[in-house]
Amino acid sequence: MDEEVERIAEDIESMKIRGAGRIARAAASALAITARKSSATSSEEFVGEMLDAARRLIATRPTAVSLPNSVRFVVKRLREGSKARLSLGSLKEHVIEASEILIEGSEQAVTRIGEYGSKMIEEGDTVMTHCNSSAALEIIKTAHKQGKKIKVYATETRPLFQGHITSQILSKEGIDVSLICDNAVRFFISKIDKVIVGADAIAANGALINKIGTSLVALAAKEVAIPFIVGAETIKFSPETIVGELIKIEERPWSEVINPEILRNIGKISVRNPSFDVTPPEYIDMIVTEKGVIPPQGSIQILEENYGWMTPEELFIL
Ligand code: RI2
Repeated sequence: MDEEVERIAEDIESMKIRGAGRIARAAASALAITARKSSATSSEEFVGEMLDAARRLIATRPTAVSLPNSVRFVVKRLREGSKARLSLGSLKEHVIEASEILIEGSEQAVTRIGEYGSKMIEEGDTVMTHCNSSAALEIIKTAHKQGKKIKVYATETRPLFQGHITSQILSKEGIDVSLICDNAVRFFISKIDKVIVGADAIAANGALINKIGTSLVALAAKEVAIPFIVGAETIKFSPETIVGELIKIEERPWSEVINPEILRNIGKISVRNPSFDVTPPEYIDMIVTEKGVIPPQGSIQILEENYGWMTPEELFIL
């Protein structure tokens, strides 16, 4: 494996590169790097190198479905090129181009989500968000740029405090932000007009898989009957769930939750650190995608449009 590609894989694992959209783009760029640096002397050898890199990248984090979807997008074109017996040079170009299309498309998707989602924010709205999602923030930032006065409550998002990043980004834009503890969500929910979050994955039934604690925010939002809005590029929709696969919830090291010394003093206990949870579709009012705003029940249609070409064999080929 190329060193630079291995470093990208490690950065995704350690969450130096994080956010479902960003890791998808990083994986696509790692595949382009693999292609550029390849010293393969035959197309077969090249395909082998690409598939090794693809498998390594997919194995880095299990939940954000944008990662395998991004890799599949590039691998699909690799296979097509190889089937069409492109020369080695053209095959490399084909892969690099696929990676660029994916990255550009994903960036444009976030911009579109901002445009569509901002229409749902009204002057004077108070919004709550959880974790750090570029799609969710794009909605808020776009509405702010349109001149709407918005107040945001950002949860800290333990254990890794991505809420700090969210607060910093929004305050730099000149948006009024209050950082709150995750367990203060219900305390503040009566002040909130809308909840806007991102997605790591959306299942065929419209369920949302997002940062741990999202489902609690959704529960609180439902109690006070305010809209719960998800910003998600269509690359976040999980084709595996059509054929009954469950989305794997990543469990990260306990050391992210508690300092080893404090743990030693507490005694012999186990510490659990699931990274994501599932918000059922009944708790979601709309999903803002680059193709438009859909109810969670419209997820299956997005999946059919985007991944209908995939046979179950193709799904699990990597
Ligand atoms: P964007 C993040 O996961 C958060 O759960 C966030 O809501 C989601 O990715 C989507 O982020 P992590 O990488 O793609 O922090 O909208 O575990 O940026």
